Amino acid sequence: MYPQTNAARSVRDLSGVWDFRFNANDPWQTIAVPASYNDQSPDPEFRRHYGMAYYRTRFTVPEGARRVLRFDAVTHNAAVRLNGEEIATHRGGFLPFEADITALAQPGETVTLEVEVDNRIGHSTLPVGNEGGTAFFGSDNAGIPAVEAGKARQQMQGVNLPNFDFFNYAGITRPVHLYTTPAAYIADIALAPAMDGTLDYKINTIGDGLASIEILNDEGKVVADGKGESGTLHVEDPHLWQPRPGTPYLYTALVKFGQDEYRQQFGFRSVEVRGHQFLINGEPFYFKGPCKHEDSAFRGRGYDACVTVTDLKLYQWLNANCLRMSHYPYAEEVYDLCDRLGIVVIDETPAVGIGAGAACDPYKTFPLKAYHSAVLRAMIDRDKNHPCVVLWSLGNEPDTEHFPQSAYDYWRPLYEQAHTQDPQDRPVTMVCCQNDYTRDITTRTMDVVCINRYYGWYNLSGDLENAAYAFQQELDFWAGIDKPLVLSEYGADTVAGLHGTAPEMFTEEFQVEYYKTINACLDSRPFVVGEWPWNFADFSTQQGPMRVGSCNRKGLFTRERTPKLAAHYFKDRWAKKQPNDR
Ligand code: GCB
Repeated sequence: MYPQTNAARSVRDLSGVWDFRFNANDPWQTIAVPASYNDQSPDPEFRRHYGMAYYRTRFTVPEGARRVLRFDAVTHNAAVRLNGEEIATHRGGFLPFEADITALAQPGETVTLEVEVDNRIGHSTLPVGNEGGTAFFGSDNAGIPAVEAGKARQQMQGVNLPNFDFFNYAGITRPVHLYTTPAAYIADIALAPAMDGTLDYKINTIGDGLASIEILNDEGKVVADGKGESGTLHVEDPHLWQPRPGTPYLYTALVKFGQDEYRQQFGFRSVEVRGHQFLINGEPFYFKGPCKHEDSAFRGRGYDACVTVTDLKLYQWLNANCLRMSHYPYAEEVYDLCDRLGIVVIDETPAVGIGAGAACDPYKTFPLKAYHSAVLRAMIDRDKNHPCVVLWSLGNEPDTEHFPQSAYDYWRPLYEQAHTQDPQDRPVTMVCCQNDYTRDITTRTMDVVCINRYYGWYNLSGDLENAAYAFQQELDFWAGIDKPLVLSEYGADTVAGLHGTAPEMFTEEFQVEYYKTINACLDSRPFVVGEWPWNFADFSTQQGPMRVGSCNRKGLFTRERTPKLAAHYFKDRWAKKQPNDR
């Protein structure tokens, strides 16, 4: 549960300037927390660093029966030490973890906190990287059996080789909080609200005490209450949480247990897939909004309230109603804002690039399954109460084409896990890459078919007429599958300020023509329920022959959030586009 200050709990934010170094012999230098470390120095080592980095700060322990450190995200792996003693380790860079320090440090004591951060990626991490000093499919490492040897080589060579297209930002990227609770406390709250005002709740507690729950409307008036750790309540004539600006009504569950209390916001709304429709509150919903990255100048992937507020206002300016959290779960503050603004969220695990282009069966070769399942569990556990979340994405662009049965056997249990675990049983998807869709037997079994397609950019480059033809052919195939379909990525790299009378690739005019062409295909299909242009803004990635200035330039906005022509085009389109327009 996100730390909260109230009559029973207190929170101290440890954000600020910490000490930092890459190895034990270096002198300490300064670093801002939260933020990725990579762009905080002109020293090239910060961007290309491979391996461990060390953070240090000191704080004085506050009063409070139970005292807990919470890290919202440390990318990718972390080991935490208090006064030299290891108190927590964590694997994975996009979800929170905690360390209870009650027995280790007393109120009033000043302690040293050190965090060791590992930015290495490989075939056992999510997102996936390539061991061996050369691309996974490279000529001298074609076989997966070379992975162990490759690991050693990678250690010597010291390079990260991402199997994904965003910069491998690392560090303490989200806030670190020190919070207190009473000795007996509320450990979790799970809410399943329905449109008719029914609310199933479950409270997990530690220690002795009696649990109770009150439901408050947005004026703070109690509209339902109950006793006990689980039960069903009923709110008369509930105001629905609507996916529209200005109308996302939120209720608060005030949970009490012994001395402890916690306020959990939620909304009454329903989400359902029926035939080829996606329904929110029983009404057809059309997803309109670009995919995003957590990415900004200086901070890298670090959480920043000002950047987040500004970005979401730009979503509203675009007349967007949704935000795909590609390619990892975002900072919790972003979901809170989407709850308040009525922006619908697609929540995605960091499973990017599993076996993309694989020469051998990645599902049989790499031990990712249990870890992927744990990450999915942690994501749903963290985000389950947010009304803004309407769709879980199990991952992005795995291989589903070359080893179709293995892919199905891998993804199906994750799909089932999400359905079983989620108290609100939201729809589940997996985002599929441009592939031979006739061979892929996984994508079509998801609740929503999500396809990333770059007709007219990576293939049929610049030839929009043939791109439309090829895309329509593919849409003919999907018309035969009775599922709602979202074009979950499509886009064209565009250099802001580059213009031409002929709409040629990389110009702002081409980006607009590209979108008009592909959108016309979408508009002709009743089973299409959404469009998620790639990407909201230009974002930092690995240097490469297609990435000028180490940036992916498919943004509707520049990295500084200046609109390109295509942003104005979508603003206008989305103002008019309604779910049933054809
Ligand atoms: C994709 C990936 C995304 C990339 C994008 C691109 O399919 O899902 O991470 O950034 O293509 O621009 O190549």
